[in-house]
Amino acid sequence: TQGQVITCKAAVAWEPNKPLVIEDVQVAPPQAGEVRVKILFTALCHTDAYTWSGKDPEGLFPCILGHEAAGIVESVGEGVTEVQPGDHVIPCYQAECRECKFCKSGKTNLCGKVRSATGVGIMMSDRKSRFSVNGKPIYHFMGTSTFSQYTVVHDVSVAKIDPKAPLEKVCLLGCGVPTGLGAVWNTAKVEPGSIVAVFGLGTVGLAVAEGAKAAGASRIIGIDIDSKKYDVAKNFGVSEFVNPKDHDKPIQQVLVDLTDGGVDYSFECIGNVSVMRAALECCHKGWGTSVIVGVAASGQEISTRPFQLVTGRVWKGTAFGGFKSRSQVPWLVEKYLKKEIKVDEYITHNLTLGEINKAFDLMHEGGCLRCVLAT
Ligand code: NAD
Ligand code: AHE
Ligand code: ZN
Repeated sequence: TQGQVITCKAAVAWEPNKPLVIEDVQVAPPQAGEVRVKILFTALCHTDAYTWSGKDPEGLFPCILGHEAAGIVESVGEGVTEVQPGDHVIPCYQAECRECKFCKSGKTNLCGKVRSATGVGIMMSDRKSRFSVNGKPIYHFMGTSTFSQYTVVHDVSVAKIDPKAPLEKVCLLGCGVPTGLGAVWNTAKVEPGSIVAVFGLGTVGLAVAEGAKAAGASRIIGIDIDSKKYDVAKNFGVSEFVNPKDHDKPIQQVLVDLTDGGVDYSFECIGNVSVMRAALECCHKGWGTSVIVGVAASGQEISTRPFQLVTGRVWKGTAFGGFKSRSQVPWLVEKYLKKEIKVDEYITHNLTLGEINKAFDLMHEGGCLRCVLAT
């Protein structure tokens, strides 16, 4: 297949909110600096649903969504040295080139090399897509497009991992789990003894709880409007549960009262701007830090009284938990193999690519953390 167009199945989002359609898609060979990957397993993340909904200002249609996956390199383009056919890999929507201003700063995991292309659903070298259906180009998504049996990614957007790792599990290390763990370890840098509040107990929020427990937090307060989440959340380290629906007072006041003045760290893992405000305002005066993890729709804005910041609260945000993708995803895979982090526990459903619309329905029903699709 090397150097040839591959025809395979992919789930195409032709229009916002319209069911995805499994199509025969032509996948062009990788150009210089590109890698074609046979995707074996892909999970769904809330961000896929967000872009599919049409509320993502960067969302383009038709496109192939998907960004939490694992697979095997099928072929590589000219000049690709760090991976070769047969390598087991995890596509990384947050690239790491190690040579741009961002990568060299040491201050961020954001990479500037291919973002201008991946943000608009094309490849860098010729500003074109590698996907087409009957000659019609289909946009890429986040530089990954994993809802396909084959995809093409930039070489800076792929992490080579230990071939011993089960791909049907470690596909989750492409997004949700690292995001939550890294929000705690890299972005907030939670210290032992801290009081932590987690808003939203989906995969990302549960991974925040897991990370906070590992960091030695003394109390981990989970906040969710779905009380069914509490039983599950206990297994990830949540020690107390608050349902905003059980209270007349604003949720920030409930938390301040529960914690003698506020929490040390809070994390918004929903994508709701009024919850983001509550998450900041439940922080302790003088030092409390709130990390925005959730992705809010186009046109949404955050607000608070500046006095909240004047009096020492800190507002931060995180992308992929601050992890440098190509360097640290393999390290996370090793941590999983050594049983130092959970992954299996976040997988509540297994389906096939052909059942992807059902998988999105499950995601909206609430009983689902991660659904892994075999492609
Ligand atoms: P999810 O839908 O599985 O979880 C969200 C949880 O929030 C659910 O349990 C839901 O019941 C709860 N919830 C909804 N409204 C609430 C409210 N008003 N108050 C309290 N709880 C509420 O989603 P997920 O996959 O865990 O992702 C969470 C968010 O993180 C999404 O916005 C996603 O796009 C974003 N995300 C960001 C990054 C990043 O790099 N920053 C990475 C992955 C995901
Ligand atoms: N196009 C979206 C951007 C959404 C967003 O913030 N994405 C996160 C990853 S979410 C993964 O589930 C991210 O990494 N952002 C940094 C970046 O470079 O995109 C919008 O809302 O505009
Ligand atoms: Zn995601």
